[in-house]
Amino acid sequence: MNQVWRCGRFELDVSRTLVMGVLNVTPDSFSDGGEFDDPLSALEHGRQMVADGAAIIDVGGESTRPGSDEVLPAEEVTRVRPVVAALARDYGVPVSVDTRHASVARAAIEAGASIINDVSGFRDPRMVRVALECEAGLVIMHMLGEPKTMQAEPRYADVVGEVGEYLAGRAQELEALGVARQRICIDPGIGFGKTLEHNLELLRRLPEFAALGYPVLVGASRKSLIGMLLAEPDPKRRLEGSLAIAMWAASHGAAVIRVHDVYETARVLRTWGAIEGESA
Ligand code: HH2
Repeated sequence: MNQVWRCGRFELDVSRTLVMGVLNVTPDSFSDGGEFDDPLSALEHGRQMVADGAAIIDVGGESTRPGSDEVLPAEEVTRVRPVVAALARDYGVPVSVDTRHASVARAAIEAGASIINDVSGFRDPRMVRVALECEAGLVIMHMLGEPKTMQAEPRYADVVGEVGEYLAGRAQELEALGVARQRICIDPGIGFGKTLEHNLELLRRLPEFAALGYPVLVGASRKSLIGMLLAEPDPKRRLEGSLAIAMWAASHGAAVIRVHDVYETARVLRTWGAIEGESA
């Protein structure tokens, strides 16, 4: 696996697992919608996540929870840009923009973002153009269809094989167009057009994604698979499941874990890292 993930002016050492803190500046995200949708509370939350151990802050202005409607890119830019600009200027960590829209990605890069996190996997040629015009790190995520419909009977003959083939194919296409391999990170997209069994299989066979040779990102924090496993309808009460998955993922090849609960996750990973022999 690449030991370095190049993200604009940052070279991230991914030989140990990094925590990406989620900062949703939306009114309707599934677990924290409306909590950080004014810039001041967003910045305070971002500052706290960095203090708690986040190596990356991922700013999102559109919920992509199952069944969600698309947000107009202009509205998304209004939500995301001031927060990205202030975080990138003042916080010393790479800022990622979680968007499916090329115009939002471009505005965020201009405002100082160092990573484009595209849950639609750079399907849109306009998004590919933005990727080619900048030096940002790129997260290629697998999603079956669109958020509106992705949970309507998702089917795979071999979920790991198909998702892996898709991710490797997208990565190779970007590389053939001139994107440096070290800029690319892949993500199987837990919960994006997958049943509980699919999600568990993706996690169980995570080393197969790591073997593709790119850093792997896992985002399972507070998601409904945990709700199903623990019979817990409230996303905020899914911490134990989120931590269990974070640890499993870190010990099976994940380079980056995307989470809402940064403080707890960073402490779990620090403890696990000490057993692995990393300096505490
Ligand atoms: N999950 C969500 C959003 N963005 N990006 C990547 N790379 N991987 C993920 O698993 C992922 C993601 C969904 O979580 P959240 O942002 O908390 O919710 P919402 O989409 O409702 O804003």
